[in-house]
Amino acid sequence: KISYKQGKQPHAREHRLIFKNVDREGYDPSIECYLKDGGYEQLKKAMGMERQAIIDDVKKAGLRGRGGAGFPTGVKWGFIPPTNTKPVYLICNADESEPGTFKDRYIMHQDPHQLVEGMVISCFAVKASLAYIYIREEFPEAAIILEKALDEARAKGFLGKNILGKGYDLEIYVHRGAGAYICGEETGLIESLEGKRPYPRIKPPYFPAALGLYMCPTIVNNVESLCHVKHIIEMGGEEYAKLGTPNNTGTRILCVSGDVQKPGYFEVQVGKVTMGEVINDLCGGLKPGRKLKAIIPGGSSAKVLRADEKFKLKDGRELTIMDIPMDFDTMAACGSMAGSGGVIIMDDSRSMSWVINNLNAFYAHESCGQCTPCREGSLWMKKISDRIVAGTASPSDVDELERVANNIEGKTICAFGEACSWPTQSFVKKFRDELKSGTREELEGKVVNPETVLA
Ligand code: L3W
Ligand code: SF4
Repeated sequence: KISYKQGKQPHAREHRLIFKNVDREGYDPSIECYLKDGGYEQLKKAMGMERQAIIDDVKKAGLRGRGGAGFPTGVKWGFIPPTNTKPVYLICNADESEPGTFKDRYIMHQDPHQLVEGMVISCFAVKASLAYIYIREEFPEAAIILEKALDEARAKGFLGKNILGKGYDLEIYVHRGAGAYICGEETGLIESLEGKRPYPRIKPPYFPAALGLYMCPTIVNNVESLCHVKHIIEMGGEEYAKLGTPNNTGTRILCVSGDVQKPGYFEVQVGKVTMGEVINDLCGGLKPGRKLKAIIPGGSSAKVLRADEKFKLKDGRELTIMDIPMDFDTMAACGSMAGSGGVIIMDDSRSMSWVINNLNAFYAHESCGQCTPCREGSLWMKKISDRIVAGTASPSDVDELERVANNIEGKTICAFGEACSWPTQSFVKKFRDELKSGTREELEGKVVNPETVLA
C-alpha cells in the first residue's frame, strides 16, 4: 500500500506541468481521476494530427531529454531512418538510479496515466507498435501501479488494438530490471531487455534510433521527457517553447537533497531560477549556523562546484555559484552539468574525503566490468579513497586518485567512464588540500588511531 502526503502545496516559484497532480488533494492514480481532469484529451488531439506534425511540434518546443544528457527529443525521433521497413520500438527509461535523482518515481506513483498518455502519443508519432517501460527493480510499487494503469487504458480503448477507432495498434509492457545502475544507460538497457547481460554497446556509429532493440530502430526516452510530450501537444510547440529560456525550454523537476532546511522536488521553468533561489527560496536556506561548501548540480555524475568559485563565461557573464541559472547550457559553461536534475547541497559540516569515497564506492559497485579502465579504475579509486578516509593514505595517493580518474575518462565504451571519473577529478582539483590533510603524514601527531578520523 502506497501512502504519500496529499495536499502539500507547491512553492510559489514553481511552475507545475508534469507535477500538477503530485501531492494534489483528493487525486489518486486511477483512470477515473485522470479522465475527470481532461486525461487522454491530448491523445485524441494528437491522433487527429499528422505524425510528422507531432514530431515537428516536439522539435519546435525545444524539449531536451530529462534523463541526464539533455539531448533534443524531437531531433532524436528524427533519426529513425526514413527508409526503415523494420518494426520501431519505444522504450521508456524508468531506471531512475542516478544518485540524487528522485522525480520519475513520483510521476509513476501518483500520475501514471500522464506517462501512459505521453507514451502512446510518442509511439504514434514514431510509428511504434510495441513499447516497454523498463523500470528499476527497486520500484516494485511503481511497477504494480503502471501495470494497473496500462490495464485501465486498454479497457478504455487508449491502448491495444485499434486505439480510439483510428486503426492504430500499440502494446506497452512493463519490464522490471534486476537492480543495476548500468541498465539506465540506453544500450545496456536494450541488452538487458533482450535477456542478456547489460553490457553497453559502442556508440557511435550506431545509435539506438537506427539500430536498437533486436537491431531495429528504437527510441529511448526518460519518464519525465515522455510526459512533456502530452503538454507540448496541448500547448503547441511554439507556446511550450515560451516557457523557460532559449535553448533551455519548458519546465523541469529539480530534486534537491542534502544540507538545506527543506529538501524536496520542485518543478520550475528551466533557467528561470538560480542556484541561490533554489537554496534560499525553494529550500528555505541552509541549516542554521552552516556555510555552503559545495554543490553537485545534476546527479552524482556531474562535476562538483565549490561554494567560493567564480565563473567567467564566454558570453561575458561573471557568476558566483549562487547566480547560476538552473539550465543545461549555463551549467555546462560553468564546468558541470544540469544532468538528471539531482541537486546535492553540502555545507561545511561535510568531509569531502567521505563524499568522494561514498561516490567511488557506488561507481565501483555499479561498473558493468566490460572495459578495463572502468572496471579496474573504479575499484582502484575506491580503494585509494578508503585509505584517505581511514587516514592511512600518503599525500601522493591523492595525486594517484586523480591519475587513475584521468586514465578512465574518454577511454571506455559508455559514459559511465566519465560518470565515475568526473566527480573524482573535480573533487581532487577543488578540494586537494582537504583530501591531503586527511593523509597519514598530515595527520601524524594529530591522531593516533585512524578510526578517530572516521568518527
Ligand atoms: C542518434 C546521434 N542518436 C546522441 C542520442 C543517444 C541518447 C541521447 C543522448 O547519457 C548521460 C550523462 C549522465 N544519432 C546521436 C543520438 N544520440 N547522438 O541522444 O546521448 P549521449 O551519448 O549524449 O548520452 P547518454 O550516454 O545517453 C549520458 C547520465 O546520462 N547518467 C545517468 C543517468 C541517470 C538517470 C536517472 O537516474 N534518471 O537518467 C549517467 O551517465 O548525466 O550525461 O539517446 O542515443 N548522432
Ligand atoms: Fe561497463 Fe564501465 Fe565500460 Fe560502461 S565504461 S561499458 S560501465 S565497464
